[in-house]
Amino acid sequence: MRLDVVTIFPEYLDPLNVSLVGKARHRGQLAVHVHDLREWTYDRHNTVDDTPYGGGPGMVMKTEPWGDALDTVLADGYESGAHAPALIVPTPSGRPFTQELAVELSERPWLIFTPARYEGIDRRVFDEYATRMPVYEVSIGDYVLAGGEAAVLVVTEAVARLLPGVLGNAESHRDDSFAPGAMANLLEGPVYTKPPAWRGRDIPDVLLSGHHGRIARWRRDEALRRTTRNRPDLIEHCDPKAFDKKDREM
Ligand code: 6GU
Repeated sequence: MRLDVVTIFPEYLDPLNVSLVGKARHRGQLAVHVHDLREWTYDRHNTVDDTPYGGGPGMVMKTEPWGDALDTVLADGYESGAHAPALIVPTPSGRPFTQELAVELSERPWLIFTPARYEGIDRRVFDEYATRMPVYEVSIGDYVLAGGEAAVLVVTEAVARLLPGVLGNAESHRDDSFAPGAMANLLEGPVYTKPPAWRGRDIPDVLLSGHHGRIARWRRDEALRRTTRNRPDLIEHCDPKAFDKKDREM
């Protein structure tokens, strides 16, 4: 997969050199190209924003730097053999970024991110590129960030860990909170490792029982408990039929 990010704060994307995403790049599973939007400004002050038509507070990012930047990024990418780009536009007005959308994006070969500062980017930029490629406007939650760069880090990490071979153990997706299956829409419960006793606190006995059925049922119950407490809105979406089947297997 190829990722391009166009931003006025390239250093904000430095974490993409670290940890899982950094390793995936190192192994050649992911190519990341970060571009400074101001390379496509031609005035003395490297202007990227201007006052909004119709009035109102704040500033709007201008069409020309974004258009020239995206044209260059697209030409370079195609030249290097990339294909089927999609534009990912981080914005608090976007559709919610979910695990389902992360899976969809992880199946695309080329993502181009346009994190904005100020009040956002002149709409015509997206209308223009939407004629050539899918445009996903995504929000990472119901709060307002000062810019989209942190959202790029969030989306990239969620997508990169789904790429083939990036996570050491492919099984580790299976029990993810929000993964499909019997535990769909349940949050993951607590986890434990050695030592079995710490500061007078023992791990739950069932985890030492060696009884896979009982362990699975305990995990399911803990997941239900945690979901009820932290995300009651998710409970109505879980599938009781899937649980009944699991219970019969025990
Ligand atoms: Cl993607 N961008 C900004 N600026 N704020 C947000 C967001 C994105 N998602 C939630 N809040």
